[in-house]
Amino acid sequence: MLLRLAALAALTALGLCAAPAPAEDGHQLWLRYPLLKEPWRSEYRAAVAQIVDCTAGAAATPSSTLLLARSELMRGLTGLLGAAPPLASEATESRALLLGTPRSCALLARARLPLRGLGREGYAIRTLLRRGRAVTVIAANTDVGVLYGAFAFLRLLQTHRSLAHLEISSRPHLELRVLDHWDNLDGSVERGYAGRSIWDWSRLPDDPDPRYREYARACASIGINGTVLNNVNASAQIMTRPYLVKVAALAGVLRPYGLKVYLAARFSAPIEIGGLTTADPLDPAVRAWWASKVGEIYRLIPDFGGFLLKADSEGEPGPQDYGRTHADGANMLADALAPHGGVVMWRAFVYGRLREDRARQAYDEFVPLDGHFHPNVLLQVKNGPIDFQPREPLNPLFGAMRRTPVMMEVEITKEYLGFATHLAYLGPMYEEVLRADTYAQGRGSTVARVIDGSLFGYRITGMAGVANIGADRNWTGSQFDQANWYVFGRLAWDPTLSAEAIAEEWVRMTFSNDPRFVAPVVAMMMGSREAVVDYMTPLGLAHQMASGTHYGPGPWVAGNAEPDWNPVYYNRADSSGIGFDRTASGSDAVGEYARPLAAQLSSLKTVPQKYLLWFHHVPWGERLSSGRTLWDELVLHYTRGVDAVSAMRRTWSGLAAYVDSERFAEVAALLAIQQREAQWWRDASIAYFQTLSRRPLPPGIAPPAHSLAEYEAVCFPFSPGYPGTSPACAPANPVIP
Ligand code: BDP
Repeated sequence: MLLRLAALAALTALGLCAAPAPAEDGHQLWLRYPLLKEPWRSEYRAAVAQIVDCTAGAAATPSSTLLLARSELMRGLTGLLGAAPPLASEATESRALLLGTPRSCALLARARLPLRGLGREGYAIRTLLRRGRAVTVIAANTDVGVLYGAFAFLRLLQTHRSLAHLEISSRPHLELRVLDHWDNLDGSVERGYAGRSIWDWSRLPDDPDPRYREYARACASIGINGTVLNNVNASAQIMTRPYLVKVAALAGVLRPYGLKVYLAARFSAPIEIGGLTTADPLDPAVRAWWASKVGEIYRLIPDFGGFLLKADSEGEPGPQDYGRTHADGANMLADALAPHGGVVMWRAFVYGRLREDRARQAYDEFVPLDGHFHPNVLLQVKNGPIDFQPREPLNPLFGAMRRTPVMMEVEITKEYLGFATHLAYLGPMYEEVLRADTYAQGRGSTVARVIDGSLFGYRITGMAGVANIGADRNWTGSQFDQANWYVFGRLAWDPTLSAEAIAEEWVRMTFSNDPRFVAPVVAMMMGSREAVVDYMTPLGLAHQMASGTHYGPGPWVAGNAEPDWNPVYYNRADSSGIGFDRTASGSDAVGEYARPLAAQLSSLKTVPQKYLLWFHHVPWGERLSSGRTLWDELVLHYTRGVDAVSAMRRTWSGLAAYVDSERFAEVAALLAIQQREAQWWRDASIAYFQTLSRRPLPPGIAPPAHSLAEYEAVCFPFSPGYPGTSPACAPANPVIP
């Protein structure tokens, strides 16, 4: 027995045998820094023999940001290597590591590194030869660049990359890389599936939660540099003095991590908290109120980022209430912010007063205003023309606004993709839209090139993600949803990165570098979003969720007063076929895209199958390129989605040896929920559409487990992330799921 134990210990020490991993709850995210196995540990120990504190003799005392960079490096190396390398004031050892800016580090100032191309936030990681000794340098023009560089360096070790001959230069492609928290002041989170808001307003300003620092650190590790603290459906209260003092305290905690604070503003705040009788953007008293409010904010928070606005949208107040335009509203706020260097992120998510097609509305309202916005306004445009669906084609506003900086908004929280309980890695979804070609300036005019400013020479650039973060121990409601926070940050830094490479990085840092784990998990992640598309809204369908809560299927729902709150409005299914005709013979939304793209999407022959029913109303019996009828293809897609979830479960069940038992069990439990709900989605959708298509299921395909009436009776009036009771929900005794 003793011999066996000794042998096991020896094997474990050699890294040849997986020891049971200690329980983890996911709180450490991708910044766990576990002790590396051999041969990596020895290799990296040799590569980083010493850390040089080169601040002596430099122009400035180290800032808190620089101190954070150094302590992160120490923390990371201590964890990964078992002990931190010694700190010295001179590079006495070969393989010393130096970090700083030419201002903070006299040695770096003398080294004359080519830092000019790195801008304000970029970094360089280089192996240099100094007096015959190899020295690794993490250098930047600014302290926050050094912090980003420190995280990037640690990532190399975390993912088992070689440290020999480093020649890395990296700078963000986008300026504003922002998380939008839809957090309400009462602690609830709109469309949040990870518990309550992390902002504990009642304890601020005096007692900031230590989590704020952890949050900021995680954001900095992936280059996120801004955070909108409150819901776009904003309460004016956030602009009152007591809250601004709290916001200032929070900003103070986040600042050293390079994270700027922004607020969602309520357009009618001058009435609600300012005592005015109007919020008309052209009214001098209103303008004066905003100017003074902004002045107050900047006295408290000198580096305040600016405002995010949801106006004239879903019942929120806006300039149209006074017969003014979006440009009038945005410019008024922009003028108040401009003297202080702040920006306005004005959302283009507008609909209502429905004309023919909701997918056309934002374009119709904003394109005539192109060129009318002041220089510090960005238009914040959702990735697709409707609303964060599992799949949408690109929003036609990308490519259409040539004189107004357009930033992209994506949802990280999975409101329409199964909440936190379904495993869906969103990297492929973000990548799909970033790489989509608008053809605005000919082939290659990708969305990435629109938002990075290179296509139209935008003055400011950015990308926003609706956060999936809450007070849950694991931050995001599930282990795998952390990957969506991660991939958002990485793609906002560099939209040309591949979703797959980012998934691999994340898996290695979050779970294990073992190839027997990495390969199957990355493959599982890469297919996971497509699985959701398949079991919820295949072939270009959209918005088939139950009303209000968006929990579960509701393709039959038709009773909401607003036509475009009804799934039937989107599926347009009847006995002749299914799909929304957006070609010239229908709403002609397709005409909002540039010519070659419009032509491709218009024709049944060339439209990509994934967008088929988004653009076309197709007869049930239509033969598709697969040779199958549309009906058969639809049913097979729903079924394929459920099968993909079964395959994910199988994959995961074989990986227990590589993960600690706590995280393993949690993922397994959530996959079981996902499987049940995927089946519910598939069965309910097929049951409904079959009443219209009146066609048999393809051979060998199992029928839905229940009748349509039973699916229609399923009712969940309360659901996470949804305030109140779902309007479409009648009391019932559901049997499913
Ligand atoms: C919708 C959400 C709603 C948000 C809205 C928005 O259901 O809760 O307020 O987006 O983006 O998808 O403003």
